[in-house]
Amino acid sequence: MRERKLQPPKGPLQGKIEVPGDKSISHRSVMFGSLAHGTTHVQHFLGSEDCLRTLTIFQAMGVKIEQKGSSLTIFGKGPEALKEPLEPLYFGNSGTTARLMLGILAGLPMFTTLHGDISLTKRPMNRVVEPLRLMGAQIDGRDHGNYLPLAIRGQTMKGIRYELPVKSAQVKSAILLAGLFAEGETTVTESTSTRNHTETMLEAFGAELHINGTAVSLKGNQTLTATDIYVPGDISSAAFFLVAAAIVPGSSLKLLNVGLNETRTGIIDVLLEMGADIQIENERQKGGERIGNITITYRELKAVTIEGEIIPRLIDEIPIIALLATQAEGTTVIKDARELRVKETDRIRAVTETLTRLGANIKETKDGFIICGKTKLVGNRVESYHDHRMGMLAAVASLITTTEVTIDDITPIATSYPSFFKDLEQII
Ligand code: SPQ
Repeated sequence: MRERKLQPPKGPLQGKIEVPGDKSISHRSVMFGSLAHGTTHVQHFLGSEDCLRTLTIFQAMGVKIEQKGSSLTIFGKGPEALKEPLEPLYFGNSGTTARLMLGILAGLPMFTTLHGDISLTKRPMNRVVEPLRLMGAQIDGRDHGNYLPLAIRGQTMKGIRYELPVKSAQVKSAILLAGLFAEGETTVTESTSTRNHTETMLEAFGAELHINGTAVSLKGNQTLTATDIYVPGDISSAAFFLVAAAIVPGSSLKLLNVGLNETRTGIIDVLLEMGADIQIENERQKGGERIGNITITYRELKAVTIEGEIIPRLIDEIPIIALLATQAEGTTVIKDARELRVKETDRIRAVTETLTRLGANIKETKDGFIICGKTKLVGNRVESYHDHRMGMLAAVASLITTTEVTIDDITPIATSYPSFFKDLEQII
């Protein structure tokens, strides 16, 4: 536990920040580089706790990975060279590592046990375990395999046609990864597009994929070939600074080389709809992903309704968007976001409790919030709930509170953004 007291700053926020690499893409770069044949170089890798879990897990399975700052060199020898780990694999706080690794491990000829921290141990795994069992996986664990710790005895898997019952990129990715080394063809269909980094990166590693609307198909027994990966800045990390500039009067910030993949840019659409002043320049493709620089300048905001198809495009930004809504004129309604209840914490409950403690007018609903703005926020002691995004939400809120905010524990922030406070101090 590491408490932190934050004094409200005196003036507007100004400056430039290059946020660290995207967490989703960093995880996948280690996974695919380790499963590929040849040497993969990764640039701008996010060295956060979650991504380092993924890296350590592949090292425990015999993959040689060298790390120098934010560069990785992964010496892949294909899935057949992976060794059975001698000890249980520890996933810490990382849902992405746990769910995607289930898809990979289910088809490898080895026995593995998987465990995680107090938060991950409460997150449902059935969403991945059930389709994997349909493909032939042998997985057991608490509550018949719904919760960690889990044990997997690898099997020869067979392809599947599967319609996702939850809007989840992690479930889609786990099935595609299992399908990649299975017999026959695998097709995953989703009702709304979720982040597509797995598909994009599989193609970069030479896999053959067919994408038809929201259906993704691939043939089994494919070989991945090493490639070079550049990881764009994480828009989910940038979101904290976008909101900071949008709520502190007089601010202007430039965020460099941020990932602008359309499946992730819902926060920009919402900010624009609320009336924020946002400019995007130097937009380009790098390593298969769209990136660019975002400049945001403070302007008065108005309330909006956020629901339906946009939700998966901003699911991780909803906590910080809730803070944004407290500073917009009118009533903001956020719905269709029930998935927030099974993240690192129940984010609907945690956001409501936190913003209420800070003086906001916010009501929890079954799948979102109703937030009335604009409200003056006050200082108080708040929790981070073992959740990095809750810790960063509280820190950004402290930029506009009348008095000091105390966060009970800032250690979870390192799961996605170890240099968060250093970057924040640069612009205050
Ligand atoms: O890895 P983890 O803990 O699940 O991380 C979170 C986050 O806030 O960083 C969710 F709590 O991001 C998920 C995201 O919500 C990362 C992710 C991915 O990389 O595929 C997909 C989303 O989860 P899901 O369940 O909607 O697929």
